[in-house]
Parts: sequence; C-alpha cells; structure tokens
Amino acid sequence: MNQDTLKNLCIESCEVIREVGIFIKHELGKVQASAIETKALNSLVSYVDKEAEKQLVKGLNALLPEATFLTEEETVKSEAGEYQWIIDPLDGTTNFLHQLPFFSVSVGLQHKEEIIIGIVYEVNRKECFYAWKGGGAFLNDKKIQVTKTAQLGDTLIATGFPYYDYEHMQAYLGVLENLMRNTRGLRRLGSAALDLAYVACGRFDAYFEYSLNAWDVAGGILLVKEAGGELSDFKGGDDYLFGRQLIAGNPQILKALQGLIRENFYPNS
Ligand code: 2AM
Ligand code: CA
Repeated sequence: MNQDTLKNLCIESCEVIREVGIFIKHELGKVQASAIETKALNSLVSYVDKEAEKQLVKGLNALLPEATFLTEEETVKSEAGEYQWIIDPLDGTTNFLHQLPFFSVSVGLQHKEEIIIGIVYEVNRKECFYAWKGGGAFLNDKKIQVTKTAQLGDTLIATGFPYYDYEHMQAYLGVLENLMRNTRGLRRLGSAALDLAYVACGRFDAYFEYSLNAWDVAGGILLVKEAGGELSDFKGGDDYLFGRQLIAGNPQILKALQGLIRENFYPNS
C-alpha cells in the first residue's frame, strides 16, 4: 500500500469508528445490570461491546475486504492474514458501565506483524486519534507529539492497576511507590488505548501496564511511535503487541521507567 492509499484508508476507517462512537454514546446509562455479563474475573461485557464490534467489522470489511480480524468479543472468527484488523470495540467497559467518561474504540491494522494504521476514538470528547505508518499522528486533524519532558520529577505517568493477575503485585507496588515519590503524579484512567493516545498527544509523559491484550494496545502503539515516542516490553524488548506488558513514553522517560521496572520486576538480572 502506498502512502496515499494508506492515508485514505486511515481517514475512512476513522469515519466508520466515529459512527460506532455515536451508537456507544447513545447507549450510555441505558445498560441494565441484568444485561452485564462477567467474562472472567472483573472483566465485564454487554450488548454494547458486541453490537459495536459487529458494526466495526462490517464497516472495516467494506473498506478492505482482504483483511482478516482479531477482535475482543469474537463476533467474527479470528484469522491470521496478510492484513488483519485488531479491534477492541469498547476499551474501558468498566468505566462505560459505571458512567465514567473514559472509554474508547481501538482499532489497529496489522500488515505482516507490523501495525500500519492505528486509531483510538475517545467517545465522549469526540477525539479521534489516528496515525498511519510514515504519515505522523493526529488528533482531529492536528498533528500531535509526545512531550519533551526530561526529568522524572516533571512527569505525569499513567498506569493500569492489576485487576485479575495479582502475581506481580509486590514488584508493581515497588514501581508505584518510587513513582509516587519521584513524579508529579500517577493516573489510572481504565482504558489502555486512551492511555496510549494521551501519551501520543503529550497529556501523559509515559504509561506502563501488564496483563494487556493485543486489542487493548493495537490502536495506540502506532500513535505513540508516529508522535515521536517509543515503546518496549518490561524487559526492554519489542514484544509489546502480544507480549502482555508494555511501557510507552517519550524516549527519555521511557528509559527511566525501563530501569525502574527492571529493578523491581527482575532484580536479579
Ligand atoms: P476493556 O475495557 O476492553 O476490557 C487494561 O487496564 C485493560 O484491561 C483496559 O483497557 C480494559 O479493557 C481491560 N479491563 C478489563 N476489565 C477491567 C477492570 N475491571 N479494570 C480495568 N481494566 C479492565
Ligand atoms: Ca473491550
């Protein structure tokens, strides 16, 4: 795909996602407790997630019929392919169901193991964050960039608290304590996709979390890269799309976080 084709596909995909955002917003506050299912410990889902996913699959399939899908709610068969859409129709479901304003739609297009389009749509503020490979990252038509903050003491850092895998709790709390003492503050919004989008546009200096799924991060990874940021897994490697752990940030703060996470999670390495 050349740059023009990729850009057009990205912009058209944003339109599909905006439409789905209208549906999600329309359902806010309407989901009855009896319509909420628990998929796994603390992992909630309702008809809104599933219907939004069906709409996304239909709209995106029309734009690129040869692409396969990997989706959180599995309303379509997961298949590998040269092009694959990786979709979280509603990232931040717990917030949505509690009527807290931080939830988003996250879509990434993978081509041969590389994300080439990334889109995160913040439903409440109608903020569409999007990037295509080689084209830069944007928020509603304006180019975005990660921060230039160099000192940890000047940073605002996002994270996600463990909500079902408590195995690394001590290491995680060790990192948190250090950051509480040495940064401007920590935030936990509850949508990994939005955390990445907010790193890309400079609202956060960095973000880290573990026990993530590929659909939580596929939309946001390219946003961070195209906005001048960097990403790694907890060991400093590249296994952050399917590796379930991720650190993202401006390059200097990413390094500081990598060191801190290594000290706490892998003290003997
Ligand atoms: P989800 O809303 O699509 O399930 C990282 O925190 C990710 O974990 C979130 O983006 C969220 O994606 C998912 N998640 C599932 N259950 C959660 C919970 N109880 N608290 C926080 N995040 C949860
Ligand atoms: Ca979801």
